[in-house]
Amino acid sequence: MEPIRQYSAETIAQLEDRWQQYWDHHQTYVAPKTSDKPKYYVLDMFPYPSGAGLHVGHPLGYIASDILARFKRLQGYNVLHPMGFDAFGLPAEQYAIQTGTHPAITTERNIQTFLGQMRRLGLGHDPTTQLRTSDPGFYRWTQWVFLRLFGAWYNQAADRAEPIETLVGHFERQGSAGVDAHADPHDPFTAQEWLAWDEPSRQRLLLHYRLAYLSYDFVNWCPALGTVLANEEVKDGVSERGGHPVERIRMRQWALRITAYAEKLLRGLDTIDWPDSIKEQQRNWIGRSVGARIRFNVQGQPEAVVEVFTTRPDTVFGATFLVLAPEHPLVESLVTAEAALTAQPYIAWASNRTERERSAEKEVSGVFTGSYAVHPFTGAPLPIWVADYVLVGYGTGAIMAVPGHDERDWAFATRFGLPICEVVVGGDLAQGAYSTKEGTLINSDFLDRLAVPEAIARAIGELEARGLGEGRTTYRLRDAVFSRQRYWGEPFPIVYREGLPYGVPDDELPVTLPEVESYQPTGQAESPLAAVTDWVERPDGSVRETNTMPGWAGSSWYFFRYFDTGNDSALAGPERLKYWAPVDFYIGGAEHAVGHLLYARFWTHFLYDLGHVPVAEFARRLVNQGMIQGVSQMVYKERNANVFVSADSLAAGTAYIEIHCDVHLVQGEVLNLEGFRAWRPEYAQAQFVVSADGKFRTRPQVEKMSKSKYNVVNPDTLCDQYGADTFRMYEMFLGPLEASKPWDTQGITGVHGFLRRFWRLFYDEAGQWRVQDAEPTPAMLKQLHQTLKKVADDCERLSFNTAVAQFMITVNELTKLGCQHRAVLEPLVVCLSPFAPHLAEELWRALGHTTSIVHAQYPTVEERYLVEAEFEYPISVNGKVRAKLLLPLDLPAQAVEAQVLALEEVQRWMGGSAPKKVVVVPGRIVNVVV
Ligand code: ANZ
Repeated sequence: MEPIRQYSAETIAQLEDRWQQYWDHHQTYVAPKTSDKPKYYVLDMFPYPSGAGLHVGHPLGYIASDILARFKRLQGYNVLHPMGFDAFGLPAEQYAIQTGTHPAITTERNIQTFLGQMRRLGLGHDPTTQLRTSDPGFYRWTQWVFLRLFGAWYNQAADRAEPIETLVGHFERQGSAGVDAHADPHDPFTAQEWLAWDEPSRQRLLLHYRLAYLSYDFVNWCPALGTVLANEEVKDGVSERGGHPVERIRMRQWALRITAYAEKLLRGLDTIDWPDSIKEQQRNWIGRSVGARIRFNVQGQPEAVVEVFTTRPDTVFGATFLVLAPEHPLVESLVTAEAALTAQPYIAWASNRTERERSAEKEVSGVFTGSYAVHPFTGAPLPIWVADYVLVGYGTGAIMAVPGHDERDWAFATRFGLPICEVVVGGDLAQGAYSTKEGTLINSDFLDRLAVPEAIARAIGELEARGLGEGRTTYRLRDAVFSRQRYWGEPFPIVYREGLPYGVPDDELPVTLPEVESYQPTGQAESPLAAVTDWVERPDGSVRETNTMPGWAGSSWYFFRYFDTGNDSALAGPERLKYWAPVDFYIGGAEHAVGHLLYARFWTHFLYDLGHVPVAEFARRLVNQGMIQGVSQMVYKERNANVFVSADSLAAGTAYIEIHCDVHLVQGEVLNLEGFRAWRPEYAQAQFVVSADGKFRTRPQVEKMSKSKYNVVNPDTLCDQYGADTFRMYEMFLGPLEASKPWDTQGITGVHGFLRRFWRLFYDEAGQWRVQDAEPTPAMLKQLHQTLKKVADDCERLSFNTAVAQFMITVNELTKLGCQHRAVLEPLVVCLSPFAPHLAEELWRALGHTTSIVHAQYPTVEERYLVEAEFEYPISVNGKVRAKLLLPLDLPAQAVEAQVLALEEVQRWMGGSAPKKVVVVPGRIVNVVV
């Protein structure tokens, strides 16, 4: 390989390209999948390959993890740094609906664009691991995990999931007695009954226990589009596409019993090094609440019992009415004939609103059902209402309203003139509810005079003793709906016989996605797969499940697959799992806090329970990179004329329309008018009012980087202009990794200049090699070792921006010191290589090495070069500093005194007399008293 001697616009592309080829060719980044070395697993949240490609915001995390991976390699770890694609998803399917192009084709095309862009950035991913979740070889194992979930139950006594066979064994021996499971309620049965049941009856019962089970849940059904929409396709109650009305209808869905893992998911948070904000969001999402369930009988309806969940059983004597969620199953029977006329329209309206709308609602609304419940302790009649502030999926979907001590109940009682009763002293109920848990109980029979915490315990004790309720811990977390009525996702490995689901045998996996004629929705609330009859209907009379899995299926376990992407007998081999799990460093966006990151933890806990993976938590450390915001450029057009006015010359009183213009047409807030005219035909004829200096100015605005705002900066353009090494270092230099920051292309030239100066330490202007074997000076060695230490510390702390700053300082210092010494420059290149790998490889080669710098060793920091050898003493005479003197730090005090007194300035201040006293504080100061 001929050395490249100049680092210039003409040579950089060539230099970077040849090292990228070299890495590909030599498989430089392929990690040995087992090794005696300690392992380090660096993982990026894998991207969805969208059609837009990468913009400068995406690589922030990728570059950071790449630097860390390279740094850990230099430290002697066997590093796995893979990259794959979350390849199922909606946009490719929507595109298929519009154009008929198979989603697999669009997806693969986008993946190739992503791969090209990543390669161009010099990201050192292990190319043998490149998985795609839409690949049957991968989703076979997603289906396999689903079958394990389907085939498991949660044994609460053992506090773990177990194969369903252990439960069946229990039923055969003892019936349902003594089973402590996280399951849906059902009537008890004996072993004899179980044994006498037919297969369908048993299967129906087991669905109460399975961790993957069928439920009937709401979906967004859009009749006009003839399809079920994902939540992100619904905006303000209408379809995002076309603005058609959306209805919420119930449909048979798969659900995963994540609620069984609520406690483990909470406890596990204490064992992982994740950002506090993410942990807090997960805790809130899981939402553990300790309280009680209380049963209320209904007047005149002996079979109807309303069960409520409350965190404040102490306030039970303050309950003056009950409220049910509009979807509560008892509502229908509770609404009396007289009440129906007003109640039914409200119930229909309220049930159709989304939970989010309802939780955010400020306006109080509700209706009386006409029925009354009976207070369990006093026997008083309590009117039963329906209101949308009670949510069906939380607690029991019904509450006892205590308007004296709950704000929402207070607002409701006030609006509808219901009684408000004080049971905890401390508030002013005319003004609002007193909801603090401090104070003593009144008007509460056996609870009177107790403080709130005692009253809670006493109330629960009394409820349990009288069989009216029991203490309960409730979680806000819901079981997760796990199906979509869409084509482009994993098919379920499930068939139905007599309407009951059965898992297909493992050896029938993968159940591959069939080709379809059309991606158009069927017009029924089901997936396009339902139309592929020869796939759906099986020779044995069973039919396939036609829903597909949701977007988060593959991403819930993919991190284990990278160890063993080719394995077709297990999701990954046990040896490799043992060696590589868990992820040591995981980086991605904070927006996945309670989606992907919670589901992935859930699947890992589950797989761990069943012994399929060796860790319960999949990622030891997590970091969220900040957002890179776009800087949009705004131009101003007069509202009523095709006249544009420079941003600093806007006239008061004129109405302007603010328009986003393409940021590439702007240089330092000055608009390229010619380019702008050509940009849009309607601007070609426009008039432009320029500033006094003849320039037309725009106004910058920081906001999200997005195509629609024309503020997207593509990394390819910058790589072409400055090279990937400059781009990488500049992204890191923008600021702390976890902070959000606006993108500013202007500063990139500074970083580029730094790399050129770095190059100059090795080659002179004419491209002559400067490096010599001479002995470096202590100052040079000190500079080197300071840098080695600082950069290593910064990499551990992920403080890459300060590491870049240190490199800049060092290059300036070494240039000043005239450093051209191999003993300094060689270790320095290694230290720089995680940041600027292409340039580092080139110089490493020029230094005479024949193997890649990727596998070099991080130089040892030698502390002896860091200790300061000399000190510049301030010398004070009679309390005022009069002189300074540079002396070796190890010089004895006597010698220091002698040197100081010999100084000309000191002699002058002493005026010929002998000093009264000389105090030497080593390494600090010398005081002379005359
Ligand atoms: C009586 C009461 C008295 C309540 C009082 C509060 C204060 P967290 O802490 O969030 O778990 N609630 C129960 N189920 C509900 C549902 N499905 N939709 C809306 N609200 C519901 O909140 C639990 C409290 O929220 C419960 O305790 C219940 O109101 C209400 F002085 O019951 B409380």
